[in-house]
Amino acid sequence: MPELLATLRAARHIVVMTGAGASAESGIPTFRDALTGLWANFDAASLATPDAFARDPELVWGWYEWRRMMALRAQPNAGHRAIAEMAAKAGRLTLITQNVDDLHERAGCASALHLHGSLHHPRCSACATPHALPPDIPDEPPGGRRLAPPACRACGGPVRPGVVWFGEYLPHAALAAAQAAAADCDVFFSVGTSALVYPAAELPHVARRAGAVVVQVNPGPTDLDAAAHHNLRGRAGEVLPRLVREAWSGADAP
Ligand code: BV8
Ligand code: ZN
Repeated sequence: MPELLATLRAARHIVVMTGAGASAESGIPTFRDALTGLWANFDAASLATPDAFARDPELVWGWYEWRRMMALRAQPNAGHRAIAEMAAKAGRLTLITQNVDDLHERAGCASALHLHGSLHHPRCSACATPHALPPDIPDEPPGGRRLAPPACRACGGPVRPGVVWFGEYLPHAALAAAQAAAADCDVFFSVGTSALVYPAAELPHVARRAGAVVVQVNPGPTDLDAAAHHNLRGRAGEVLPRLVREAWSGADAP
């Protein structure tokens, strides 16, 4: 641990990649948690596909609206804030997230590479025109309800969530920037992700091959355990604030 603290203090470029576990302490269920309501009989990956939307747009749109409302109601947690603080203390920090909420931004991270898109930027499924959704939170969250997707203003086509589904390409610029950052960093954090979904799951291995120290923060084991130099078992909202405090407390002192 003292060795990791020294590595952090000396790091030229830190990369932090987060997954659903980083938002768990904000009350947002992780991707592989059991779903509730209408969706209890589905696994999330079966709803997050172009085929599912084509087959049953109301089921899929209702699920994403439920998740968007949950994200709007949620607040950033101590883990999000610790990452923002680390960004302020470190020489350079690149934040990569698989999450489709905006809790990193709301915790003060100016820029995050959103590999899997965003709940907050839907677009037309036919012509890709962006579609503005009301930012206000309704009194009645659309929990457990099917909802018809809105019609595109430009062509009338069904609007789809602005996320990346299984079988779809990741946004090219964000993925290229994430790969370049992984290949260039001294320390790579994998926080709150089961490290199962590619190509994001490849990034810690890219970093390791390039000589970076790989640190995993997760309460449980994952497929990344064997490749990580440090497995910090615990919740992001507990482990990260402690790490930032211990690495940088007094580091600014003369
Ligand atoms: C693509 C957005 C090219 C939507 C998501 C076989 C081998 C290799 C690859 C593949 C393969 N078969 C198919 C593929 C490709 C596929 C893939 O990887 N499949 C896997 C499952 C095998 N990938 C793709 O399709 C990607 N695109 O490859 O493009 C291409 C194109 C065309 C044809 C061929 C190739 C696109 C993938 C994007 C999928 N979209 N999300 C939405 O959110 O609805 S993925 C989904 O998983 C999540 O949203 C998240 O983004 C991602 C990862 O999940 P995690 O974040 O890790 O969440 P999870 O619940 O799993 O884990 C939570 C973790 O947190 C746990 O470990 C838990 O212990 C921990 N935790 C809990 N509490 C805490 C905590 N940790 C810290 N603190 C806590 N408090
Ligand atoms: Zn359209």
